Amino acid sequence: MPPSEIQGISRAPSGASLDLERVRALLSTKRLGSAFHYFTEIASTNIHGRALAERGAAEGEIVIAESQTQGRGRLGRRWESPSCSNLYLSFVLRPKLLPRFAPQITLTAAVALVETVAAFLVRPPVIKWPNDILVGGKKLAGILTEAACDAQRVEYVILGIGLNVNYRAATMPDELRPRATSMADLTGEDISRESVLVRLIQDLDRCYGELEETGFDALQPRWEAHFGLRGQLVRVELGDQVITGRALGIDREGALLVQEEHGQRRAIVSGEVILVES
Ligand code: BT5
Repeated sequence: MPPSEIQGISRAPSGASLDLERVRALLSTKRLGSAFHYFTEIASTNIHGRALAERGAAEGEIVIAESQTQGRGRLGRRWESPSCSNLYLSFVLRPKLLPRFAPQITLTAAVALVETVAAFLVRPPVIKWPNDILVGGKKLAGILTEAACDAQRVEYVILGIGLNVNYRAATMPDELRPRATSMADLTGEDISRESVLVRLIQDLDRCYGELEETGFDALQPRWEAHFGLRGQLVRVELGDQVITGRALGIDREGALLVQEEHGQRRAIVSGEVILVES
């Protein structure tokens, strides 16, 4: 891949801003990182990624920010994005996938992300379907995938990742503290965001390459190996409907398979999963 460009560089006021030159120098990727769009502050890297994709941005361009004023989760939820301590980034992807397989991008990103953070942590991270990485039951990272599709094909996907690197519990809002964690809180020391970023882009480049070249079949067992809810009793909230059953795994389209107590097996395409008991 040709050397990547960094656009929009303006250093954060503190000395703790990301050193993207160092990141670029360390990267060796096939698909991701062709250009970086860097911001000290932005509404949301996903929103900007979408605007770039609409203007024809190439596959692999990355939007990255030191902080977000409107960092988003799913269903309009907020993603806490304090300055210069974590990673907030979005990838423009143009996968050759049929629209019904677009959820495989989230699953592929979860495999990459869990493999990245596992390399830095002692405690094993787990995937919580569909888009969370948890350690010890607390959320370390989240994925927000937004796809633009027509009937035949995926036009582009904006893959957004928020990863808590040096976010200390003491500085989290009260309501988040019991539910969230960070790499620094888990290891007891601050971690170089550049090292995590390089590893994340490399891992994602490798996993996304596998998806593009050989399909999801090789990634699925790795997703399942990190799936934290396998065999557990879960409650799934699907709008007004709630079902309870044992989580089995996922199917090829990324749906969560749940065995209901009275024998029916359900494939859940979207919903909120809550662990009832281990
Ligand atoms: C997610 O949503 O987990 C997807 C988060 C994606 C964030 C990235 S940052 C870069 C890119 N640009 C964006 O604007 N977004 C993406 P969801 O499953 O809906 O989880 C949201 C919930 O996670 C919130 O309601 C909180 O409970 C919790 N939460 C918020 N901020 C958090 C944080 N920093 N760490 C851990 N949990 C958090």
